[in-house]
Amino acid sequence: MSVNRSRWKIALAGAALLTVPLALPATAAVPPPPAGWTTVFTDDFTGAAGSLPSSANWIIDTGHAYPGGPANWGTGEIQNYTANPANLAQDGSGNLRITPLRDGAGNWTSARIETQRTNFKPPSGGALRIEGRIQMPDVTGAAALGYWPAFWALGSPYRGNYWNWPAVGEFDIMENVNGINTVWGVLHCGVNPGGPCNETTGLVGSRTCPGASCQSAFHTYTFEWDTSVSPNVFRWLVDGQQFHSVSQNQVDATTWANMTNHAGYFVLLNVAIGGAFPNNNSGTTTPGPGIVPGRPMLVDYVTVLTRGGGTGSPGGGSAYGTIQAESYGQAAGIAKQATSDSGGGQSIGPAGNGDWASYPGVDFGTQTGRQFQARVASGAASGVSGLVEVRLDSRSNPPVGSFAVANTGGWQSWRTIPANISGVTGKHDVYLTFTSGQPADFVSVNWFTFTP
Ligand SMILES: [Ca+2]
Repeated sequence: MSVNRSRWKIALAGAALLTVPLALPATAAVPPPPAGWTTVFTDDFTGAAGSLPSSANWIIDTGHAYPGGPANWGTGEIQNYTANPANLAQDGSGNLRITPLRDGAGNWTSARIETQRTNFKPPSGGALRIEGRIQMPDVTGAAALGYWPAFWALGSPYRGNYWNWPAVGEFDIMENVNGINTVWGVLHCGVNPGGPCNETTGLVGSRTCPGASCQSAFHTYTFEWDTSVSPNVFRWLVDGQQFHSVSQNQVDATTWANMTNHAGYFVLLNVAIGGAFPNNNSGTTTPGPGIVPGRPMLVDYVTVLTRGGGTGSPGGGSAYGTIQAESYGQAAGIAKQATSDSGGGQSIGPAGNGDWASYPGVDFGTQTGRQFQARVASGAASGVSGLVEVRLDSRSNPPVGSFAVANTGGWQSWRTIPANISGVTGKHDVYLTFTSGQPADFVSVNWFTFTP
């Protein structure tokens, strides 16, 4: 996808027609993270048939533009996005379906969603992986002329601004047009037109889907952002096979910094109808006269993983001692800051919705931990509040305890707040997670501990 571009027609090699028997199940469980990787977001779309995707995970974009943003979502696409389950629904079998429809008057509807979280990025010195298992709309030829499914990510500063593309960065993890058996992976960056990312084309890689076609079967589409290598690199893979990469040294330092030094990325899924990419690819105006509505993109899962990075893991510290918040193993959305609290040292924050920090191997021993206490401060505006939550072993597990916090009198006005937790014994990876119904940061944390 892209928010403002008209990709040039890309010459297509004659795609081999493959007739590999389809052995893949229609849906699959989200695979467990490979060794060394930690799941930071996942949605398996296991909701009831006809239900919308989780509002805790996803924002549903509607209409023909963001409020105040470019018309037709900046791409020339023609459909009206809706929150109608006819366009957007889980299927009861573990998939999300995004289905373009056309009414009797010829008006198109479809759906587009984006993650609530905007902070997907590698931990310092580590790597990020964004992966989806997707079957493109099962339609080809004239019946597909104008279909434009996409699984992609935009830099967080885009949300609420809408005019800072492409400097904020865009990763097109999977794009496809016109039912062609090809996955396109694209980086958009820098300035438009031209610039280091050759806008509005972007830096493009593509290939035929391995085995069964992109349209006839699920494939796994993966993007990696690896800061553990020098120069850093972006990679695009389909079914684990790399087909595109962009190295840090392919663009100037300022451009790289502008797309990597912000809070991170949010992930989008949509099926557009018409627009610059299908038009330019086909050399015609789309949708074409033979287009057939009602062919959904199926999304089995979306998962985001991180690997490595971080320092100062407490690794095996006692739950009943003081755990310094800044000793986290991994974290997202927060920074270490000096504190004027008694004892000095550092705190973490300010934290807002979706931010988190992990503390591996915290040992509760044979005693049962029943209370959590955290030293917190908040200079949040009136009306801004949120939850400080404790989760064990996975950020996707439900909290074992939490407390709410609002303004404490300032960002250096510290107080100790307790919360009951369900009884915990043994050794666990502890996650502090921060949840709020609004986007503003609401808390900093100096330290925390548990008591029996
Ligand atoms: Ca699923």
